[in-house]
Amino acid sequence: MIELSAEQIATFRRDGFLIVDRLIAPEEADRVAARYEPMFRGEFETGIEPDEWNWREGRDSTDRPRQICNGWKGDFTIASVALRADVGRACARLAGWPGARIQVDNVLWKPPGAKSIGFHQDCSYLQWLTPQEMLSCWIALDDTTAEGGTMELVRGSHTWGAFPMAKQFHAPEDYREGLREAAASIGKTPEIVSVVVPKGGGSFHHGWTWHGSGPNRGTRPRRSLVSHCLSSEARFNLDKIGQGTGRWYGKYRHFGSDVMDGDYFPILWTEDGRRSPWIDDYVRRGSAAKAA
Ligand SMILES: O=C(O)CCC(=O)C(=O)O
Repeated sequence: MIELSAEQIATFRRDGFLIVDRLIAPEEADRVAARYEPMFRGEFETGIEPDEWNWREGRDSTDRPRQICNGWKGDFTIASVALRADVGRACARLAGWPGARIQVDNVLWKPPGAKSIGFHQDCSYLQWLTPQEMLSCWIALDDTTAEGGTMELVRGSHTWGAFPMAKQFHAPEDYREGLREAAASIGKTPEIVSVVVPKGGGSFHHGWTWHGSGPNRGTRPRRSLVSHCLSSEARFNLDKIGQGTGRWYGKYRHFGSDVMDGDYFPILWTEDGRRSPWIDDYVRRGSAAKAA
């Protein structure tokens, strides 16, 4: 169970992120990591394709960072971690929300030699949501190092204001360029902190915190699983439905309504005891089917 102290919450609010040595057990990190190869080969055990699948074996160059979005729809093991109640509870507590739902998970894999992910602010992709807020839990599935291309976060940058989306998200030549330009435009010097943790550890980051990651110059893969959470009360902003990542996720709206459907954006935890009722059964049935 992820339990955060008052001191950790205060650190998060000051820095815009919080690094934690243990979020899940290392054995659980191994179980999740073992799903990456089959998933990127297109083997989805639920029979359903995730929403985005940005790197495919045999199609894309091996030096590209690999990403699947909403892997929980394709894989029960991914679902068992990405949709955890304690992940939602921790995100809600850090954000000061009454509860949390997931907008998207990210299944991220940077093998040795893979390139970078450009610095960005998650919320700059979320014009299609009200409130335009996000808080994310990033879980390392391998021990991380700075040279291995772990995630980098900029201390205090959640207070810098809103900047446009990254010019290039995957594999830019200069992954810190957008950060440098943004910081210079408001007279700041970025203090970059690398998330160096054992597998199973990770970090939480605020949706306006600048972050990105360098190339993997190490010898180990760098795999991570991210749950990007919204307030349980979040709604669609119908005037901006196709903007940012709304291009992919706006399709889950119901016509004439701004309500976010818990079948597509599951509620992980609320302080009044709500959780999308199907999640635990979905995860249990998946594990039982595999064991049979
Ligand atoms: O893992 C990374 O390199 C970046 C992940 C990211 O952009 C995120 O978790 O919001």
